[in-house]
Amino acid sequence: MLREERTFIAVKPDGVKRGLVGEIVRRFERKGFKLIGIKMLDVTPEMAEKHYGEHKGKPFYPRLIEYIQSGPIVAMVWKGYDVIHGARVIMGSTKPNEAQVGTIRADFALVKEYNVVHGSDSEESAEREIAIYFNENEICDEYDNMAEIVIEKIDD
Ligand code: IDP
Ligand code: MG
Repeated sequence: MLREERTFIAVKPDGVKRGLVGEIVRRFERKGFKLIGIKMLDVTPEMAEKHYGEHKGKPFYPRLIEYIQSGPIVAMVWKGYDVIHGARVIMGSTKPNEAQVGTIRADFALVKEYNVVHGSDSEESAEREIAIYFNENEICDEYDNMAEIVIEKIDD
């Protein structure tokens, strides 16, 4: 069985306000990734600082903290083969004006300050970010779905 990873994905406040939640979820679902956690919430200042701690001190940090709290987000945990990298491919580059056509950021965003979606960049940040937004008892992994079908009988 191929090794499956988990990643933290969020529809950022601009994505929620623009009605892009379904569109974004659809792109990960149809790929074959498995949705194992989802909730809508207002990010607290503490959550924002934990989430984006690596950017503290950068010029854009205060605006980033303000942006992620500018409305509710839809926080999700997705599971699947190579999902951390695969989700970032589906999302596209941080800068939407440089992102590949067909990616979420290229298709739905103009500037990096409002790039509609977040995705973890490593296993370490995935587990750290999941723990900021979810308790393990809010994660529902006990069901069969497309993710099992699309990698059945494939060797690593
Ligand atoms: P990522 O979201 O593609 O992983 P990061 O470099 O981790 O990109 O930056 C986190 C978020 O901070 C970006 O998604 C974007 O919203 C914002 N950001 C990154 N770089 C800049 C910048 O130079 N100016 C303003 N906002 C930025
Ligand atoms: Mg990042």
